[in-house]
Amino acid sequence: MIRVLGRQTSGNVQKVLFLLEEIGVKYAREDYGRQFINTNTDAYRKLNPNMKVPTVVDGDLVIWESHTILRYLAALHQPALAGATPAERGADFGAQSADLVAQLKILDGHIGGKSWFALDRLTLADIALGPIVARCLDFPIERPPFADLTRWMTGIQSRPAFAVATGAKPSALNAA
Ligand SMILES: N[C@@H](CCC(=O)N[C@@H](CS)C(=O)NCC(=O)O)C(=O)O
Repeated sequence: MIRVLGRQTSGNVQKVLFLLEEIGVKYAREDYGRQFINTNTDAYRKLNPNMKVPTVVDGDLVIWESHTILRYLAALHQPALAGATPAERGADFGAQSADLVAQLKILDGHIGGKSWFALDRLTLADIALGPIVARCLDFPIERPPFADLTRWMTGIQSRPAFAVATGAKPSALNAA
């Protein structure tokens, strides 16, 4: 069963509860945050690096950021709630921009003082993030400079393989 970690009095938790109630999905809400003083633990930080509520745990999947949670639940149970067409979904641009900035902030914090996202060397973490983060950093939204993430991005972009993958250079391997 979906676990919703977050105090009932949080507006961001209430968004998630509102949706779950609307779509009739069973859940277990657990008291986390403010007066419960339990979001500042290592265990909670592992679930949600922002150490805020809500956090949703669905099996092995852990999701934070209330609007990301809403989109996840809607996609799973009632996609039309997110807007049926790109034009309908575009109405959510402000909220999505705020989510994006929050997520880039987490990546920027993680890469601070480090060259790679995991294991002190190039791993699949960098490869999976590279093309997506490159796009996200290019989005025309107001955001902090994210100096550490930008440094990592510059390193990734200097790799010939990345240049090929993103169409900036021809491939010597692609036989098509
Ligand atoms: N952008 C985050 C904001 C989360 C947030 O700021 N949550 C507040 C409650 S509304 C919080 O965790 N406050 C500290 C606390 O309750 O311990 C989201 O949408 O989930």
